[in-house]
Order: sequence, then structure tokens, then C-alpha cells
Amino acid sequence: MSLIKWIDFQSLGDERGSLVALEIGMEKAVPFVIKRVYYIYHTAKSVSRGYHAHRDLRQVAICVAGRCRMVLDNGTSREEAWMDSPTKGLLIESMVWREMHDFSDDCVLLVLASEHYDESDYIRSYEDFTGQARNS
Ligand code: T46
Repeated sequence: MSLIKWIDFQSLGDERGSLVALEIGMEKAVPFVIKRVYYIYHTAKSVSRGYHAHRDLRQVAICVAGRCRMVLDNGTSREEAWMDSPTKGLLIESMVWREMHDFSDDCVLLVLASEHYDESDYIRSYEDFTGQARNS
């Protein structure tokens, strides 16, 4: 099964512009209760971010402006996708290594998270990640 799992959001556009609404309980939109929201912006094009996996955390990432390239890796296969649509969320499951590259100057990456911030949930060594992914 592909690592790249898109969730399509309904755009409530009219002549004034576009609007996407995400509400707690909209199970089809986001398949977990959102406990945290953060956004990444002003990342220089030459900078890459991520380089970690999460033991339990599930997330949906939405590029609400600009674009960036997301790489996902489950320890066996590696896939990538351009994030460039405010109406598409990328579901990132637990135990998936992620890297983000090629941020445009105007990129704003909004992330909905299933848990509060917890540094102990991060696996920041690729070697540790592949070892744990093999055994899970
Ligand atoms: C992920 C990708 C997509 C907090 O204090 N609270 C938070 O909720 C977050 C997300 C980060 N931080 C602190 C930890 C670091 O001192 O903010 C700093 C930057 O975080 P980090 O280096 O982890 O950022 P990225 O862009 O490498 O990764 C982030 C998320 O941490 C991660 O969960 O999946 O975005």
C-alpha cells in the first residue's frame, strides 16, 4: 500500500475566494482527534527539515500556501509527494520517517497532530528507526 495517503478537503469557495473548514468529529476529514496544531513557514529553499519518525503520533499535513516536497519512508520503501494544495491533506501515520525539502519562499505547512508535543515520541536516528520498523 502506498505511503502517500491524501485526504481531500471540501473547498467552500465563492466569488470572494476559498475557505476550508476542519472540525473535530469530521472523521472523514481527519481520522483522529486533533490535540495540537502547528505550522512551519519561512524555511529557506536550501534547508531540509524532519529527518525523524514518531512512535505513536499521527498527523495530517496541509500545505496552505506555496509548496514543498515531502519524503516518507517506512524502512522498506521510500515515496515522495509535492505538497502544493490547501485542499489536500497528507496523512502521516506513526512509524514513518519523514523529510521535507525544497520549500518555496511562501510555503506555509500546517500540521494537525493526534497528540501533544512529546520529544520522547521522536526517533531521530534513521538506523534506530529501521531497526524498530523491522521489529514492529
Ligand atoms: C513533524 C514535521 C512535519 C515544539 O516545541 N512543539 C511542537 O509542537 C513542535 C512540532 C516543535 N516544537 C519545537 C521542537 C524544536 O525545538 O520546535 C522546534 C522545531 O521542531 P522540529 O525540529 O521537530 O521541526 P521539524 O520541521 O523538523 O519537524 C516538525 C515536527 O516536529 C514533526 O513532528 O512531523 O514537522
